[in-house]
Amino acid sequence: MKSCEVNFDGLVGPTHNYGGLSFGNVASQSNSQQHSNPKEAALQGLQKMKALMDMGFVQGVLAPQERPDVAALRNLGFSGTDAQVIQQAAKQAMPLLVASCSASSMWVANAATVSPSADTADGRVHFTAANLNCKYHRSIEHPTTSRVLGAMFADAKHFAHHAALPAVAQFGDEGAANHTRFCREYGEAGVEFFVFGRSAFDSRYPAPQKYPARQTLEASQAVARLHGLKDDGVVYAQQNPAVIDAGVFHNDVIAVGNGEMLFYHEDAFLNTEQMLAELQAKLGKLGGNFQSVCVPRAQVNVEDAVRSYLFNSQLLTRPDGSMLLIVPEECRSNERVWHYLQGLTNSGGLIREVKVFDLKQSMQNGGGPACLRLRVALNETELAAVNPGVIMTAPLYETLTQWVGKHYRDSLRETDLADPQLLLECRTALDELTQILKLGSVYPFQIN
Ligand code: SUG
Repeated sequence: MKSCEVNFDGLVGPTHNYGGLSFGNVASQSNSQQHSNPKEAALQGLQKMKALMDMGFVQGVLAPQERPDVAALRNLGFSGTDAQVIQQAAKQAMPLLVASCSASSMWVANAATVSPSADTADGRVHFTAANLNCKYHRSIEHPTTSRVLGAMFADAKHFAHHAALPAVAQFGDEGAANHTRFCREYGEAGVEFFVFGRSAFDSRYPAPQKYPARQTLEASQAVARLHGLKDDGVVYAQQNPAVIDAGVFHNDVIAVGNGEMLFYHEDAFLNTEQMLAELQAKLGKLGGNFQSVCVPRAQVNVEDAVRSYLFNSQLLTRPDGSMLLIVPEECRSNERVWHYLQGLTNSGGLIREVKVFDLKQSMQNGGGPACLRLRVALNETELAAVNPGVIMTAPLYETLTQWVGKHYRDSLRETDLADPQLLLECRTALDELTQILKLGSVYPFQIN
């Protein structure tokens, strides 16, 4: 049976803003308080989705969340009508209002970890929503994420959903941003590669000194157990703590994998040789031929990698088996990175083409092309069982573009977040969106 990898991209929500909320994420911190353009952000994302669809890839859409999250503010003690909750928070605790307004669910690489049916014990596609508990503004995403994923992948015969891991730092889980899968064909059993930043229970693993390591080994192991993965089909590796301290807050900022290929930076991991040997051996047992491209620090240093998001690219297999890299504009404007990419595509290797996208609105908060997508490998039967409302088509692209044009503002500053009208605008937009994407009721304002 034919299988493919579907990219589900997060649609940017109407409250996209620069809150400076992510300590350890250089872009988020340095663009704090800039004014944002939610309309442009959403359109940039939609254009990437459309372009991939036009190239022949199956593309999906993942809906944004209700913001401000009034229920989260109520949990923190604000009360009264929704408008009063927002106004009280603005007056007494602006950082909490800003956090409750974040459109961060757009970075759906952090929505969940997904294991395709070929890897799992019960032959279903497994999803574990990520608890994202390193950052308050992200930790409030998973309940709605679970409902949205449930509405997209509803058929329990094919899809299994797990709730987020316990919401404590020891099980910090950032979803697919720290997970990659290697395989010969998407429908064949593969090797799932979990990259962690620290261990919560074993002090032998080093930890970064300056910035938090968001993903723990124990969280990755729990996800592998929940998904029913075989030991032979899993490799764990530790991210180099020094690169976390240099701003690499997720592994997908320093490495990307697809098919049998890992594209990574020389400084990305600890014990790299041992890790590569294990990947080679485990994929080899499954009949695969593991390959890797290491980018030497002498050509692209970690700072350039973090600024340009070279590794936060989408590595896609074209019909002839060669690969295409989808990179952000920031790669073209960095001379060393662009020079490296020219050499890479001309070297006769597997990566033959680079396509550049303008995702500046998202990039300024530390979200590149790969952050904006959740990969789900599906066979034909499973693809047919996905809610068809979330699969991108030319008419859906037109509808969503018009929907954004109708509902989104083109400028947002921190002071605008205190406007209760913004909540109403967001709810009106999302109510219409659930009808467009045929999701049913998934938002708190639709349920309560
Ligand atoms: O979690 N930024 C996100 C970026 C997530 C990128 N995802 C991947 N690498 N997969 C984060 O740090 C910034 C929000 C703000 O500052 O307004 C933010 O949440």
